Amino acid sequence: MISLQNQIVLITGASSGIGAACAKIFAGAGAKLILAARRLERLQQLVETLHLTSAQVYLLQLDVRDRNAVESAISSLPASWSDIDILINNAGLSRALDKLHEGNFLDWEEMIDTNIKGLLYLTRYIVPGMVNRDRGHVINLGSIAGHQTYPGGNVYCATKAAVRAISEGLKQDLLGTPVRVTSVDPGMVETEFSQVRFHGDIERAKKVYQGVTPLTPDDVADVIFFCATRSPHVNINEVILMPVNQASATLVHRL
Ligand code: NDP
Ligand code: 8X3
Repeated sequence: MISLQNQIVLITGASSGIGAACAKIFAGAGAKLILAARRLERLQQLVETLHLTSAQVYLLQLDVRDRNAVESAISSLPASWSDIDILINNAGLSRALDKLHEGNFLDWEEMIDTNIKGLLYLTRYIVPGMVNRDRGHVINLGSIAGHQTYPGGNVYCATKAAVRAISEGLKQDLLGTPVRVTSVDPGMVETEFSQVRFHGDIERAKKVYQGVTPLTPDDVADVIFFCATRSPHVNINEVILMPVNQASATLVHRL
């Protein structure tokens, strides 16, 4: 296991769920965190909860869909924060479960712009520095939705299939460098994900997890942390994890 002490870890979507859990576990290991999300106040609350000092954390209010904003945020990091060691491309969302032929264009664009294009922008602006410094690790949040399409999942599943292809492609393109690439692909994790999917319909969101013990954000952060702390010659390419009572995107045993 390698030490993360003072390593610089940038986490997108750190204001909630899996991203916030990553912030907690990486902070506990002594990493320096750059936390990015649109909701700055949520990032500030997290910093307070984790008792982080300004030497340990740097906040970025950032919409990953905005390419100019991503470029400017990365290029204007102070020198002591600019050498990013680990990029966790976690920001992402699903919108609705509409049939494709009845789908909403804005929902599609939001998913594609966030889950695919946002992830690409961060990767494009950060990975060249990793290559120049001969060190680095990109960890992308995929999903079982990238492996299996389910009814109504159409465009969300397509974005996660794209993440899977991008992770594979990046790994190939970085061959010959020490920069590592991992895709962590969870099944059902209880976060704000379903509330966002159903545009704030909390009752409908709760039903997703009814009668089943879902993964927690900490379960996923544990796996991400494991991938990040292997010996430098080890690359964990892909991890699929799901609750014991889930066998596929559509097969869930509910009590
Ligand atoms: P949450 O809704 O709890 O968190 C999503 C995070 O993404 C929030 O911090 C949100 O921050 C951020 N985000 C969304 N849009 C943007 C944007 N345009 N710019 C910057 N940040 C953005 O969901 P999860 O923690 O569950 O989701 C994290 C990742 O895990 C996603 O990629 C999701 O697809 C993936 N995943 C989730 C699973 C689940 O069952 N929950 C299963 C498999 C994968 P803010 O709104 O403040 O910008
Ligand atoms: C989130 C898991 O099954 O809702 O990516 O698509 S699922």
